[in-house]
Amino acid sequence: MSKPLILALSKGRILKETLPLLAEAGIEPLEPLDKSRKLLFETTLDNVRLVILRAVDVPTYVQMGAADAGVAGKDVLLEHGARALYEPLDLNISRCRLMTAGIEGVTPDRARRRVATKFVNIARRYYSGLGIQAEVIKLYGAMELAPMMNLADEIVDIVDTGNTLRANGMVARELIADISTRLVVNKASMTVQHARLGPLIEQLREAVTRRSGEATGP
Ligand code: PRT
Ligand code: MG
Repeated sequence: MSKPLILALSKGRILKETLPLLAEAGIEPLEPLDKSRKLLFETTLDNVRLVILRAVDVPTYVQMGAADAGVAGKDVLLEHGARALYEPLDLNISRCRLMTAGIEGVTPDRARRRVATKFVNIARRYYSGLGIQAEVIKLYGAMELAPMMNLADEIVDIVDTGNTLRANGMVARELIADISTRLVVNKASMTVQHARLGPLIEQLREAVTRRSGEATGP
């Protein structure tokens, strides 16, 4: 039997939007994902398996070759570095923006800032590119609390509707990057598994294109 093809999926909101796309490419888990504590699933395609991971771990699995391909947010890929990965397809799901934000009505210091974020690498790169001296403080959640608690002057976080910021007396300041979910592929797998990855990428590409057609309407 040939080597299984392993796809690493980000759990949470991205997973919910990824599964219908995979189904359009003929890949469905053989059992419901939420009915067990299992993390590795056989699928309707022979020898294609899904592994469900914390989003931040997806680039690591794919880069190391433990998974052949994966699905992850561009924010996670930028933060990880994701060198040695191909990124053949924008799945155009879980769209959002990576932004700086601060307390409404407060003007940030031009030269230096304390910045709370879980995206420490992105933040360091961003502020150093602007010549702003940033003390970057790593947090694991509830970034929008940090300025209010005087832990930071600014945060770097994901913004969608802006409701979370508004509810905490904050406003978005600068756009760092537009974010969407990407398909990533291990470089060696792209060659070794091309017979299965090639058609899969094309089917996913067609599914994404069909949807963008539906979204704009006839
Ligand atoms: O929760 P856990 O730490 O396990 O993982 P996670 O938070 O990374 O998972 P999850 O399921 O939240 O999915 C995160 C991924 O979805 C991100 O990596 C993005 O690529 C994408 N995404 C899209 C979002 C959002 N939209 C989003 N709105 N991720 C997070 N949010 C959060 C944001 O952090 C903030 O708290 O929603 C809030 C902002 O939303 P608005 O609408 O109030 O502006
Ligand atoms: Mg979350």
